[in-house]
Amino acid sequence: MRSVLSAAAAGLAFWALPSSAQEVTMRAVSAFAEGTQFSKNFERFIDKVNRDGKGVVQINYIGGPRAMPPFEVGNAVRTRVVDIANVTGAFYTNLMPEADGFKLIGKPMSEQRKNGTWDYINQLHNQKLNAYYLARQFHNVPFHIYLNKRIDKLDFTGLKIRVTPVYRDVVQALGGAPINTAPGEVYTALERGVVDGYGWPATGIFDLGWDKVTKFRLEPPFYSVEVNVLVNLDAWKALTEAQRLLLSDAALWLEALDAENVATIKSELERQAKAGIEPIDFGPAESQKFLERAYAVAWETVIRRAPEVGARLRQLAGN
Ligand code: 173
Repeated sequence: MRSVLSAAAAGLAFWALPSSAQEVTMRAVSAFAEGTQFSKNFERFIDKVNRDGKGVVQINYIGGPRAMPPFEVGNAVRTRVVDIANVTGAFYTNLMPEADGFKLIGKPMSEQRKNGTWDYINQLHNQKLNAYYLARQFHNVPFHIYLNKRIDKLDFTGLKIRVTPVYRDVVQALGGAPINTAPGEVYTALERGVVDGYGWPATGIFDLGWDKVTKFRLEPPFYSVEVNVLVNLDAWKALTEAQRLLLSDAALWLEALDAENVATIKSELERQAKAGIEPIDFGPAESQKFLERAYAVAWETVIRRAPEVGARLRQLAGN
């Protein structure tokens, strides 16, 4: 009896320990392939947390799309199949239609954290995705449409273009036929001629060998890449102050890595030129029209699907 009691007492003592004395391990996935452009900085973030967070927080990186299909990552965070994920809003618009609007917000995160944008988007994630919006990356990387057929005006009539929600409206506005696929299917779709082009950021086309199946890059660049680090909200709430602080500090460090993107874009565009990928550019007036159209049709969709939130996002975006 005594031993049972003392065991129970020992158990109590263990649970009564300040939780700061415990190290927590979080399971992480990325919606982008391991080691590629849009996973790389998240992987550096994990390394940093595992270095700085010994005895406090550790992250167990399960991996990229080999571990989990990219369009399921948002739901996996919501249901705590994983604790933390690197994923773009474009991949969870099924759960949060307004996530399609984040690409239209191009201000640096330092500013978004000051002017209430981060806070508002965090609340949206709390409510709709049961997630904490720990960080956003790549605000200063734009998207392009890449093509394998030359066009002589800004018209995609007769072209099938691989999209995600990011590019759907603009492709349709220009008369193209959008085909939604995960990044992992792009190479084969191009190789087999299932699509005549694809949307993708300015950087990253070399990671999966797409340079070998790409002829043209349409100018101008448009929108802002957003790849978010989300933490399941129950997992976040269960952390101690010290654990949250460690992750929050690492998140700011991760966001500051965006300064590197300027040089990365420059070197990748040079590399595209060397690979024979030719820019198609209809000049400043047409480019301006394209941009106005691209933003107009995207805001229209966001505001139609989420009127109140969309209007607020537009106000915060200031465009
Ligand atoms: O093209 C895509 O798969 C996509 O939507 C995206 C979003 C952010 C970064 C890279 C790709």
